[in-house]
Amino acid sequence: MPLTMAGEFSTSYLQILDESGEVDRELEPKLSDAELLRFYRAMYLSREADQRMLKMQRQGRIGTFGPGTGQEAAFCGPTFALTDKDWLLGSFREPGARFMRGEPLSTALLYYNGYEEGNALSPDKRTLPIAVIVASQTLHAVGIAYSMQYQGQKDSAALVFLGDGASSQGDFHEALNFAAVWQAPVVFVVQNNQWAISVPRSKQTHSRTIAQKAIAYDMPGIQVDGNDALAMYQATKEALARAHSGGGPTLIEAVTYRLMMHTTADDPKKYRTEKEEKDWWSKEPLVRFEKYLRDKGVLDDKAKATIEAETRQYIDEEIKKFETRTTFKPDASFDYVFGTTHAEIEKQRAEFLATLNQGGADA
Ligand SMILES: Cc1ncc(C[n+]2csc(CCOP(=O)(O)OP(=O)(O)O)c2C)c(N)n1
Ligand SMILES: [Mg+2]
Repeated sequence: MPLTMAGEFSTSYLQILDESGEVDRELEPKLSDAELLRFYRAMYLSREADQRMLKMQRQGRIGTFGPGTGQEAAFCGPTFALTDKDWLLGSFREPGARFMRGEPLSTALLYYNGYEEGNALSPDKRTLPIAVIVASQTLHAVGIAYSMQYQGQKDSAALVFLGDGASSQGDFHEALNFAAVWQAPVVFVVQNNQWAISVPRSKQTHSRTIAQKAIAYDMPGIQVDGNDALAMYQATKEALARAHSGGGPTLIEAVTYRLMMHTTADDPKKYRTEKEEKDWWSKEPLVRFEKYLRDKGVLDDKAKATIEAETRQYIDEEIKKFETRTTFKPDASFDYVFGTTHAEIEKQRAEFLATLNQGGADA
């Protein structure tokens, strides 16, 4: 049967800083020394905070959490490209992104100890709470982006992080569909860390890339080395520029790896090999970014020692702030259900507080 071509499609891949830290000079973003250092500090803080929180969790000082170790370029790169007028939405796998948006570590620690106050940044930060319902945040992002478009807030786009597993959810496809139909200013960043708890990428989707899913919705899609901080920054910057100028949505796939457990309640040894983890440790994002900064003369031993000491001091202070806090609001979750007071919610709050005052839920 003779056929004619209905359309030709392809998906591009971007890498600027390779695994050994060599930069492609033609693609290198123009960032000042101060900007590069700020970028590096954010990634370093995220890694160090993760490692301290892991210890605290094992000591029973905080509850369950999911580390972002290994994915710092994939979430700090896009966040570094945002302005204060843009919105950030995510799941639970981008701790450093939230720090970059002004969340103090002590607030994150509150959240991981079950306090609702720890999941609410002030509205002027344009950063939504952690979304645990996988892929739900993609729909919220399109709603916000559509609202920005409707209100004529031209320099405002919504950037939303999700995982490879989330890209198999219906929510994600509905979000992409409406984003494209409305040409909404939204950037989807899929952190393809190869695993959705114990389900490998190969059992998640048959598609060769996650980026190619953009083709079905006729929006630009690109696959990026998600452990390359410069490529993640650059791809997002271009997507945001398009969104801000009325060019609609973009899908970015960050190819990365979850180097630690899914959450502290998980043991990856049960479903993946140590060799696989070791191979990905050799491609991790911080070492190559540090080499790039040293080659460029932006970072040396002295500057690194200062960053290490300042980060340690910040983390110590924030942990102290969290652990010496004595005032908690048990009914805080009722504060965040709606933007305004609602009679039914207030009734439920009163019932909850009355039960609490009688000696807890079992009383
Ligand atoms: C709708 C929904 N289904 C299931 C879960 C349980 N769950 C939490 S995280 C997760 C896997 C998510 O995988 P992925 O999207 O790849 O993100 P990653 O954890 O790898 O960052 C699942 C199934 C949930 N939170 N929400
Ligand atoms: Mg995943």
